[in-house]
Amino acid sequence: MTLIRVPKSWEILDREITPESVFLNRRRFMKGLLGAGLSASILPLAGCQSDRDSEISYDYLQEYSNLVRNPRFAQVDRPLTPEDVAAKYNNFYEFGRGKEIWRVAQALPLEDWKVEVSGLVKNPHTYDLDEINRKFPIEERVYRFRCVEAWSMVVPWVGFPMRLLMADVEPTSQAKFVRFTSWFDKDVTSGPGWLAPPHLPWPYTESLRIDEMANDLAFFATGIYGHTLPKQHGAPIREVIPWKYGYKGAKSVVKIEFVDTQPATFWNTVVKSEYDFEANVNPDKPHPRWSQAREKIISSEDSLSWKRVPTLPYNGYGEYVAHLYT
Ligand SMILES: Nc1nc2c(c(=O)[nH]1)N[C@H]1C(S)=C(S)[C@@H](COP(=O)(O)O)O[C@H]1N2
Ligand SMILES: [Mo]
Repeated sequence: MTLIRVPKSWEILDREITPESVFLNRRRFMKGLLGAGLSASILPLAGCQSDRDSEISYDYLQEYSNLVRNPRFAQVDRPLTPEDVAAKYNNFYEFGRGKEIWRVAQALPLEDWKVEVSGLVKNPHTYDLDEINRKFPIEERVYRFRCVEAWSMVVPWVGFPMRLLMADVEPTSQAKFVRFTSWFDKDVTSGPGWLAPPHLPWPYTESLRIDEMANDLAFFATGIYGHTLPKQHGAPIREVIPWKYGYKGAKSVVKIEFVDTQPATFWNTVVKSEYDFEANVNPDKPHPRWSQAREKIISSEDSLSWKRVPTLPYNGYGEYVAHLYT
């Protein structure tokens, strides 16, 4: 669709304000990260320091798209989580129940990745990654990220709003929900281990209402910290829904289906009483086993240094989404 190549008003606005900095092409963005002239106030957040960079293909994004830092989501009220901390504290139950699954998750096979979009849409379509990256303009957004387990991070995602994909496939008026399915291969995944319930409803699935998906905040991430997603974060494409608990954001998405009734989802099927479908971050609604009034900010490898702060309603995104729930 040509429509999605038209710059948004905020892009134009920001290009006028800081012409060199915000409308960065990928190459310039990289130069900036390497210290070739971009001021620290413009790119203070993206890290390029970690040893894992060797396994990340910068060229992948460079080839496909201009990377725009969306000025509306350039920062939040707390510092960015260090990249290596975020990359070593993950939930990806296909690969284990602990937080340290980043090594085993490297078994995730990314070759010939396809995302099938089907169901109640005018243009059902199976995308490969190349098409996704060419078609949807990539931007960076710094979002708060809140897990239902009462910890949080601040993460600079790279990707595109879900509404652009909706515009491409055109859901019909019967479509009321969307269901996302994660990659699953029982021969590759180790699973969450012996403590887990025996019959987990794999593959991992999640779902949103159509109007939630259409909200500008709902995002597909294809990258993080300025480069493609490491496997443990849900490569090559995952959902990011910043006003909801982290489990709403299915990783490593292979299928997107538009449906007319609310579908079953992974955690809601496993423990309905603990993981509700809506899953909006809400300090006043405790999890059955713990309070959600506060959260600890995962800020370093030293858990003793993690500050506890009050949880924000809708994770601080009420101005964008509260109207969806009145
Ligand atoms: N396929 C899949 N997606 C998933 C999960 C999972 O176990 N499997 N865990 C969810 C939960 S509970 C959280 S908090 C986030 C964690 O994302 P991160 O590891 O990139 O921070 O992924 C979500 N998406
Ligand atoms: Mo989570």
